[in-house]
Formats: sequence, structure tokens, C-alpha cells
Amino acid sequence: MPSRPTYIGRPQQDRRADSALKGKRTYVADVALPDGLDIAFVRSPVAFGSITELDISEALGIDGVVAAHTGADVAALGKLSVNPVIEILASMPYPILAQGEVQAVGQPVAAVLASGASQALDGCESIVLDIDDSGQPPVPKTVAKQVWSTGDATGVFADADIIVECQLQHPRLAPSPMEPRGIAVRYEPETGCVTIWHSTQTPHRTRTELASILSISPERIRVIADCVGGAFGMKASLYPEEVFTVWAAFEHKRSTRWIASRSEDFLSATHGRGVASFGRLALSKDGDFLALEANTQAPVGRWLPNSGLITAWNAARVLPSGYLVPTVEIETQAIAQNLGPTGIYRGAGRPEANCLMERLVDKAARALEVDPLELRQRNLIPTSALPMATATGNLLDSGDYAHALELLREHGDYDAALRTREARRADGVLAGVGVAFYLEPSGNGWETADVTMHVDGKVEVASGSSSQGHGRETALAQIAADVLGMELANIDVRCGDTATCPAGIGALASRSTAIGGSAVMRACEEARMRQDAGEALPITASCRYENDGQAWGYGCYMITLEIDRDTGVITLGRSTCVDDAGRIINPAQVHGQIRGGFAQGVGEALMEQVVYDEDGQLLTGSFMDYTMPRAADIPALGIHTTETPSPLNALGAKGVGEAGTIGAPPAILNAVLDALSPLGIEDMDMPLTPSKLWHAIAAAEQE
Ligand code: SMO
Repeated sequence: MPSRPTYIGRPQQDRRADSALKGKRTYVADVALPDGLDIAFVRSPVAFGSITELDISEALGIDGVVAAHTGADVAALGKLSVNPVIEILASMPYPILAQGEVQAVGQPVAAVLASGASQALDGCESIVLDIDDSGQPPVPKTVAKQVWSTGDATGVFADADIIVECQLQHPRLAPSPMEPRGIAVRYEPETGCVTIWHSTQTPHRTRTELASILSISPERIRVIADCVGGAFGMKASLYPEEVFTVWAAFEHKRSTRWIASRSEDFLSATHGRGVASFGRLALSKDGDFLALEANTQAPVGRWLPNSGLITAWNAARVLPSGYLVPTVEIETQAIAQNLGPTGIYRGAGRPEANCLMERLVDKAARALEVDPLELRQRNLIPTSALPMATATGNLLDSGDYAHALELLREHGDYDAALRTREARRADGVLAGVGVAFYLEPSGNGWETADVTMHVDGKVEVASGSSSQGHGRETALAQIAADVLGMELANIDVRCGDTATCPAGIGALASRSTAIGGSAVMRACEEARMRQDAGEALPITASCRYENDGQAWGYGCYMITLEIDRDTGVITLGRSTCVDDAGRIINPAQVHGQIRGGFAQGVGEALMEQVVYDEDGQLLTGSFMDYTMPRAADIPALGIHTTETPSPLNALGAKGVGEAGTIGAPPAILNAVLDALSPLGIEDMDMPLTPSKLWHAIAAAEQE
């Protein structure tokens, strides 16, 4: 790290914000493809069954339609890969188009290529599809499982003074980036190569997977992920529709495009959360945590489970969060069912784990009649014990967890908030105060950077990491400018293009600054050293940086709120966030991440839920049925940060991209149940909608 940085640690405006705000950027749907074909898909209308009839002949007669395809045409292609985080049955099929059977409503069954999107849709309308779904629906099935265990949990629970337990069903969520999925393929007839604009977080992975599925050389594929209008984990997977679009370009030697509608994203893009969890915490009468038992069940689709396994893994391995719990028995399962696919969604299991733990701690505080903030401070792992190996196979790197809560007490005026709550309660108002601590595993894996110092004083940085619209380029430029001792304006940063950037993982899992930034830092250090040693410009230095272990961001959130007894409507009051993201490169972007994540946390806690009926039909297929938070729903936020550098990457940075979505839901849930505690209500599942609250309040007041 430069000892006196000029840019690192100072807020810098996202260098691409201006053009984005003025609508001057090119998203995938804006890419011009002269003579390109638009693609539309026929999707399964039922959740399971065998295809008995599929007739595409009429589609071929429709004006503008060039071709139509069914599963048979792509049967020889490779399968979509599965993210192998936990044990999985490799035999689950993930076909590009259904092969005789369907596994979910919305699964692509046939495709039409036409000169125009509406003609392609007309073609789809004319296809005859019949599916026999008269048999018994398949039962949910455990396809992956992992267990961690230390000590004798049964014995500890048998002897414990106090035991609290909690059952939580997390809402299933639709990630909903501003830009739906999209892919545009420009076919170059002279070379037989393609240039692909893909709305993705992982452009290099798109290239390698396509090459492997289509059995062609990666040399023939260039992937560009320039403007990605948000992704949130939903665009970290390659989708069958996207593979088909690229296959069709090679097959027909034409440019092709598929742009998902919002409803297609609800139907067939990966959902997040949906985890069911159960936990028990054993405590001594003095309030020491003794043992945790937890069981989490994460849903995956029978069709395309892909990154859903990460959720199952994180929902358990983040337990028991930042607390000292000597004995644990933790199990996680991924359960396949005939619903839409699931995957990582901003937080990806971390909110689930933290919600379970934070509910247990609040319940324990109530049982012990001690202050919930104090009970947390007493049981958090002390700084002197870090780094510490956890029962779930992690290494917690660094932090001062209890100090974060101390700051929360100060900045959130905790004691005053409790006094206000008591006064409001005395007036008969349902008022609550909730706090939650969280851990955010981040900063994983490797990334690359190429740095070139030119004769004219300009510097080019090419990163293997990418941006999903969150301004990664700005942070990387700040790092390069400081290490090279140059003006920020002279640093050009490129990412998201497999032809001009070195290979990398991309933008996911809160790791692109910590690891991508460390690669930039090391490459710049080498370039500067060679320049200082007398080497003439231009100088190019490259780095493949791999971390020494995962960084663990952490923090704590405090919410005050009131619930209207007559309507069940919640009004969020002052909310306070204390987050530790390790070394902060760009405070403006850190605050932006916390604010945006918090907004999505409010959506999860209060509004959002994907709903299926008992036949697996999606009931929430548009924003008319699926409630998203709006600006006016987000309370005033006090955002505070601390900086405890991680010893496990060169920058010392930790991730903060998911902080808000992890910290806000448990704090809101705790505040709501605190507000309802005078009525004796102890449990409730998110989303905490007015209707749900109104019914619960009415039922409690009846008694
Ligand atoms: S859920 Mo994230 O984009 O790893």
C-alpha cells in the first residue's frame, strides 16, 4: 500500500456514472446487429410431464420466420455445468431445450428465429405443444447434503440451563436487475468467429463454458460484458436460452439476439433465498452460548440448479456467525423440486444464516431478560482470538466485532431509542428496536491484471475482473494512480472483454475490489519498480493474484420502527449501519453498496416474495404481483464504517457488496418481533406484509 495515498480512501464519483445517467451507454438490447435474427422461446406451461406432441411446421410458414428448433436439434450439445460447491448428483439433466420431458413451468421447449422479435413471438404462438402431466408429480428430493459437527451437542443441550429455538422460512426472491437477461451474437462469416455481448457478471466463464458446451475452440468466441444493468448473482450463470442463441448463430451463420422480457426473467432466471432453516441455541444461565444445532434446506430446481448449491452451502457455513460457540451440529441440504431454477442472489445464503442466528440471540436475550445488544457483545469472538478457524471449515481473518456494536450503540443512540420505545408503548403504540450483527464472507479466489505505462504518460489497466454496473473501474483506477504516483485522469481501466482483458472470474461474491484490486496493485508495483530501475517506457506488467484465504466483512445494523395496529403497516424510523469492509478504496462506492443492499434487504424483509401455486404455476410473474421497494420505502440511513484490514489479501480490503442485504433483514425482523412482543408474538416469516401483520395482531388481540 502506498504510505500516503492521494486517491485511495477518498470518495470518487463513478467514472461511468455520468454517461449512464444521461442514457448514453450501450446495453445488450442496444447493440446493432445488421441482418440479425431475433429469438423467442416456447416454454413449458406445466411443472412436469412428457412431451407427447411438438409440431413446429406452421411456424415456418409465418412471415419473417427463418427457422424453428426443438430439443432434438440440440440434443448432442454438452450440458450446462453445475457449480460443484457441495456434493451433487451429476446425473441431473440441464438440457438447452427440453428433451422429451419438462421439469418446471417456463423451461424452454422450442425456439423460433425470425427477422424481428414480434415475428419470432408469432412463430412461437403457432407451435403445437402437448404435454402429458397426468401422472403423479415428482416429490422433492435431497440432491446434496453437508454436515459439520464439533463436540457433543446432544449432551450440551441435555444439560443446558436455557434453550431457545427458531424456525424460519425465507421468502423466495426474484433478483430483478434493471436490465433483464440479454445476449447479442455477431457472426463473422469470413472467420466463423462470434463476438458476443452478454449481460453477465462472468464474461470469461461465458466464453469457456460456451466453448465446452458447443465443442468449439474458445479462440472463435469473444465475450463483451460492457454495460450490465445490475446482476445481483442472477447473471453469474449461463442460461439455456443464451447457449441456444450462440448455437443458433453458428448453426445458421447469422447474427442472433435474445432479450428476455421481465416476465421471462421471473419465470426462468434464477431465484434466490427460499431457504427453510431451523436452529436451537443452548446457553448457560449467565448467558454464555454453549451449543448450536442448525438445519437448513435450500431449494434448487430440477431444471438448472446451477449456483443454487452455493446458497445451501453459505446458509450453513456462515453459522454460528461471529459468535463463540464451542459445540455445533450443522447440516445443510439442497432440495430439488419442479419449480424455477434458483441461484445466488446478493447475499447468497449469508442473510439466511445471519437471520437464523440473530433471531436465536434475540430470543435468548428475552429468555434471560438481558439487553440484546449486550448479550451479543458478550458472546462475540474477541479480536485477540482472530484469526480463528470455525467449525464449518472457515478461517475468520480479522475484526473487532464487539467494537462495531459499541459504535452502533453510539451512532444509533440506542439507549435513547429504547427510552422512546418505552414511552411510545406506554401510549399503546407497537414500537420496536432491532439490532443484528452479521458476517459476510468475501474476497475469495484469484484475479488478474495487465498494466501498461505509455510514453505519453497514460496508463492502461486491463482487469480480469468485471463490473455489473457498480463502478469497479473507478476503484481500480484509484489503486493504480496511487501505486504509480500518477493523476487519476491518466489511468484508463478496461474490463469485461475477453479479447482485451486477461482471464479472470468476474464480479460476484464481494470480491472484485479485494482480489481484482490486489492484482492491479501488484502489477502496478512491478511496473513502477522496473521504471525506477531504469527500464524505458512503454512497460507492461502482469499479475495473477490469488488470495491467502477469505476475507470476512462484518457489521451491525439497528432499526427502529412502529406498526400501525389498524392496518399492519410498518413505518421504518431511523436506521443505522456500521460496516467494516477492511481497507476502503472508495468511500462513496462503499456507501452506495450499503445503501443499495439495504434497499434490497427492506424488499426481502417487508415486500418481496415469489409465489407458486400447488401445481407449480408461477403466481408472481410481473411487477404487478411482485412488490419491489421504492425510494420512498427506504428510511434515512446513518452509514458508518470502520476499517480492519484483512491480512489475507494485498489490499487488506473486504467485501461490502452484499452487506446491506445481509444486515437489514435480521435487524428488521428483530425490530418487528420486538414491537409485537407485548402481544406475545414470537415468530413470523418474512416478508412482513401489512396483511400478515394485521392478521397476527388481530388474532393476538382476540385472545
Ligand atoms: S450473489 Mo453475488 O453476485 O455472488
